[in-house]
This record gives sequence, C-alpha cells and structure tokens, in this order.
Amino acid sequence: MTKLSRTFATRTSAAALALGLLAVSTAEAASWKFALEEAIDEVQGVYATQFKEYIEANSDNSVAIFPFGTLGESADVTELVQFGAIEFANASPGFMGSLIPELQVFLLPYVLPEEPDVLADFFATSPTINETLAAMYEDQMLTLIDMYPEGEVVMTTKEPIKSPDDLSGVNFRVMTTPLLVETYNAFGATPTPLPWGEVYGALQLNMIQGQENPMFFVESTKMYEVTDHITYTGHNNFTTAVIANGNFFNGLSEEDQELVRSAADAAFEHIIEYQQGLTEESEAKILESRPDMGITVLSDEEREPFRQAAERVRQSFIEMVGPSGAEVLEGFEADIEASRERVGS
Ligand code: 6CS
Repeated sequence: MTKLSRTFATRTSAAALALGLLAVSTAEAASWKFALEEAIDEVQGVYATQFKEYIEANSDNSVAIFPFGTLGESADVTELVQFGAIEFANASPGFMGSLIPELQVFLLPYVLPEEPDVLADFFATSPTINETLAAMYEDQMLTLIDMYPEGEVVMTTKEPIKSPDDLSGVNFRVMTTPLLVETYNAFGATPTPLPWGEVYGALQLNMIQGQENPMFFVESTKMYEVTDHITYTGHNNFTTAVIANGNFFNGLSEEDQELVRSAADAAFEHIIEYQQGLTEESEAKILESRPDMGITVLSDEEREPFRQAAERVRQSFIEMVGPSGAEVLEGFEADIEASRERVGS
C-alpha cells in the first residue's frame, strides 16, 4: 500500500467507526514483533530497521523491534517465535544446531566463499538454502524469511595466534551449536559454548581467553577491552537467519506474505551494501581506541594447518548429521560453485 492509500485507509477507518465497523477495519492492520540477537545499530538492527520501514511504508501494518537483551538471549527469542509470542526473530545457525542439525553446514570452516559478491549471490539464489533448508525450518513450525552474511569471522584472544599450537590450553568461547565444539577442538583449543551475554564478563574474569566474531561486532561490543589480539584466519563468515512463526506466516493473506517477502528482499539488498568496507572501518575504530591491539592476517601457509583441521570437522559434520547432512553439504557446495560462475569469480 502506498502512502496515499494509507491516508485513504485512515479516512476509511473514520468512516467505518461512524458505521460501527471499526473492529473489521482495525483487524486488517497488524502489529508485528521482531526480536534481535544484536543492538539496533549493529548489522541485525540495520536490517530490521529497513524491514520495518518497508512494511510501514507499504502497508498499514507496523513492526516493533526488540534489540538484544530486551526479550532475552538468542535461544529465548527463538522459543518466543516457536510459541507464537512474537512473529519474527534473528536466529543464527550458531545457536540452532540442536534444533536443525543440518544448519551447522554454515559453521564448517573454509566452506563459504570469501568474496563478498559471490557470498551475496549464494545467499540470494541457493536452492539448498531457500528450498531444502527452508523445508527443515517448516518442519519445526518456523518459516525461513531470509538468510544473510554479517562479515568475516576473526578470532580475538589474549595471546597472539599464528597456528593451532597457539590455541592449546585456550578456553575459547563458541556459540552453542555442537559443531563449533568440534571445530575448536580440531583447531587445538578448549571450546567453551556460552550465550553471548556471558562473554564479556567471562573474558574479563579470564575464565575464557578467546572468542570469534565479525569485526563490526568486536568493535561494537568492545571485545578489544578484554582481548589483546585479533587474528584473520579466513575460516568463516558469520551467517544469520530471519525466522517467522510458521502458523503466523502461513496464516497471512497472500498480499501480506508478499509484503514480508518484498520487505526481506529490500532489507537484504540494503544490508549487503551496508557491509561494504565495514570490516576495515571497524578495524580502524578499534585501533583508534586501542592503538596497541595486535592484528595478524594469517598467510596462506599459516592457514594450511587450520584448513587441514577443517577436513576433520567436515567428517564430524557428516557423522553427526547423517545422510541429510551429506546431501545439504553437497548441495551447498554446488550452489557456491554456481554463484562463482554467475558472478564470474
Ligand atoms: O557471538 C554471538 O553470540 C553473537 N554474534 C553476532 C555477530 N551476532 C549475534 C550473536 O549472538
């Protein structure tokens, strides 16, 4: 609905009120709740703001955004969507492996493409994501609305990391998905799954000595105050998903389903563009606040032992998830290849 027709709708509501028909009219305008795993000025907040603006500019519906913490941690907001207490949430695969084991494919090291344009094309077009995995969400009474990357993951630690040996004895925080425990075991660390809200304090108290996240998040959550070294290993890009309650979404009119899909498309385009240069800007801000922060980009040679460890993680994924995992991984890699050819990289 355009802005003009919204004005018209308001006038129609006034007329409906006069005729005693307001209940019918207001039932058409819905108010939806969207919970995030991040703050409003972080990547998920920027996406959700664009999504909200699109919905509100094109319909009578409205979206209320609940940033990280206001309704709980990642696990809490996923449950709220499952119960239908809220309509939308970010639910990153890093927290979803127990519910949908196949989603752990996103956590496999050195599988997602590093080139941003290939990555964006892959998320937008992959049948493995948008059909195979989407059907697995539906089995859990969830509708997959969108998936997008949030940036290259870096390790932040108290001591410099050049090789898996340097991770020996390091309690390394990971998100709660089981495959991340396999990954950091293979990388030589002692993996410690924790919800996000406990990470800063655990680093401060030296209960853990490392964690991984995209650079924008390292900057915005001030990880540079409680860790001293950043290492670019090139092993992954952070993926998030936007989910909706399945009954809610499937019960929407075709028009509203289309509205949500279009809002997600607009927000996807915006968030991909928004992230151009974000890692570099975030690194510069970190160095401004903490000029002595150690920053290391591992060379190809230095990445090699991590790549070899990744082979073992791949085997663990197939053993843990079974034939459906192997099928998803095969589809995933074929879709990445197709994106490479399409983008010409
Ligand atoms: O590491 C985490 O738990 C968090 N990282 C990001 C980039 N977003 C939300 C998530 O909770």
